[in-house]
Amino acid sequence: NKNLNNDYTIKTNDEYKGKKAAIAAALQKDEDFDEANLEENEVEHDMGDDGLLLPPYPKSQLRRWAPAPFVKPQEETPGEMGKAVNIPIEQEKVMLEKFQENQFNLLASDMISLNRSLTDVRFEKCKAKRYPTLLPTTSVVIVFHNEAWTTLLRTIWSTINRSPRPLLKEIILVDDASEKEHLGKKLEDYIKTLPVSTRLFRTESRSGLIRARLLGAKHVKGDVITFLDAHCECTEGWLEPLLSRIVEDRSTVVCPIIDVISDTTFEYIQASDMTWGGFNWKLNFRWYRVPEREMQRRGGDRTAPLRTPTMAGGLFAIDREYFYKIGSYDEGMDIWGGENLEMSFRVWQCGGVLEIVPCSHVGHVFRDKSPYSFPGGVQAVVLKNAARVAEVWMDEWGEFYYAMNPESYDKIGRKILVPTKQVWMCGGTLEIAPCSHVGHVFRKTTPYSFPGGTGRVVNHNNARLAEVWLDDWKHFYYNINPGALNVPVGDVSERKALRERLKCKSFRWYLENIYPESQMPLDYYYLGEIRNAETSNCLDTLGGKAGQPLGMGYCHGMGGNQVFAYTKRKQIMSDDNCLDAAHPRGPIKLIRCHGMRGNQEWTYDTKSRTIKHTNTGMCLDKPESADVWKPVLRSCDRSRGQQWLMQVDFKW
Ligand code: LR7
Ligand code: MN
Repeated sequence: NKNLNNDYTIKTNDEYKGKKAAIAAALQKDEDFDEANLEENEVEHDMGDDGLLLPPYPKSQLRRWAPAPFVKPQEETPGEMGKAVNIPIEQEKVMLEKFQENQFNLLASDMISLNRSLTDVRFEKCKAKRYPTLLPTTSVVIVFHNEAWTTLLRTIWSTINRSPRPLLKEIILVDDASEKEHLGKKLEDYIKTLPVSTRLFRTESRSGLIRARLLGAKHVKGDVITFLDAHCECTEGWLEPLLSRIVEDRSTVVCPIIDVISDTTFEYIQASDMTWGGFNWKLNFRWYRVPEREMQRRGGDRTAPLRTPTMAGGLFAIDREYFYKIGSYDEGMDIWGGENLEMSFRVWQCGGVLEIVPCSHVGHVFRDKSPYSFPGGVQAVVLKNAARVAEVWMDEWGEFYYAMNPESYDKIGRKILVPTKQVWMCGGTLEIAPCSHVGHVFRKTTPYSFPGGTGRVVNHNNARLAEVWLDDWKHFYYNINPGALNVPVGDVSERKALRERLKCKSFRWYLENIYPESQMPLDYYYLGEIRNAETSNCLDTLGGKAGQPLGMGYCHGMGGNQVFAYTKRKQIMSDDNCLDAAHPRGPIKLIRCHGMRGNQEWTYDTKSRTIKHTNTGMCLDKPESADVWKPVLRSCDRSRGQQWLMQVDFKW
């Protein structure tokens, strides 16, 4: 089947050879462009007093560009114009087998031309936009581990086909210790035939995407670095709007709208321009709806650049010098994860701007699972990276992250729980009175269950003891019991020094100015478990999603689903959900926090220990009976079942 082997059917290759002369002529012209034309494209640039902003590009560095040539659809191959590829039923078994390899439909991908056509998904207004006639050049850096041939090559070809040639300095590939035959000599030979300078570097051993990108960036010759994942498709006009933002202000970091390439059919599906990047307490990147205030700032123009609190991480352009000036990446991060939020916080806190440019569209194959290995274990890697973000950039708000992650409970212990009074160290005496004898049944094993697991409960309690009372001797405990050390963060002193050196602003500043809609409460009175005085059980989200009723459980003291924040806005929050009651007799549900009080306003009284629902005037009460694990609303009656324990210290 010709289609399955289409890597040798590139038509544009020859086409481009014929155009070489024309491109050379265009470049030649750049040497003696007329000054008058230049003036109008020059942008005033304000040097900030923090010394972080760089002057605009020297004129000689900018390139005159023309739109990329139009690539004709190859009508005979499947998937043209971004259409879905459907696999005939008789090939379904092969399809499923091949799916495992990359966690996307490789069979479908292999059937699609490497330079397939796509529809122009841009707003009409975007198509009509004019960008400066002189722009900086960019190197496109693509890192990969075990990427499939056709997705990688389609990323490369869509870059070549849809970028104005004078602006595309080169493509830099970084192979992160892949084990696939086709990424060896075959790839080396293939890239020599490409019409754009393409260099391939290899990490010595598996380094993870963060260190692989750092390796690629080191070799960049263009003025701007544009990062892409290895399974993308660039669309018409994707590059010009990105570069033109950077030429206006070199401390702007820009992302395209990331459209969806279906992992099952490879259909190109346009993504919403009304979402931006956020994050939750677990420090997962999340898409949220763009708030009205940002729409207003842009004067209601949906084609205007959107200031986003965070970025997804894989697809963005940044001035090369600025990339290094603000501290490139945290080299202490492994494999995958965390670097996207780290760079987002860093850019904003250290004087830069992070934008999504809605006139630039790039497709990305979103998949449900990671196809590759995580040396050290997924959890350990991802949690470690996230903890480094929390440690360096998030100040007190790092606690939310630790509270959500039972695996990091040596950290939450310090915040959530109240230290037990230790008799000796606090002035008391502890004695055995030899004249008093009491018998006790000693048994070999405990007859009851340990919710969360015996080891974890015991480790947890002991770690808390060690943290609070043992000072330097706690290391004996951790050394003998390495399981309790859980997620080592590694050395973050260099990153903290960077933050100091760049005089970056605080995380509070970021939350107040850049992301007031965030899921992190600005001011909160309490973060921890909420325990019922009568039953001694704790409020528990039971891990349910938005819309589910609030539950209760035995208090396990390990954070996660039993961690709530009581905020200055009088919300009781768990991650991005809030306790919400619409009727005087309940039910109490977890609903996405709206920050507008209403059904989500609760008042905690430290004396009576009641949690009163403002709208209904009812009090939060223990469940009706022991076998229904759902707290309820009841008329306030000062009963013990309506008393809840929180160590609230009202600071505001
Ligand atoms: O060890 C590794 N070495 C690598 O070179 C692991 C990965 N990689 C490569 C990999 O082959 C790919 O090209 O790194 C790239 C990104 O890895 P993916 O595709 O597995 O990541 P993702 O798309 O699931 O994840 C998103 O979040 C990551 C957090 O570390 C990175 O920032 C990804 O670049 C990022 N992708 C996007 O932003 C695209 C939009 C997804 C969303 C939301
Ligand atoms: Mn990806």
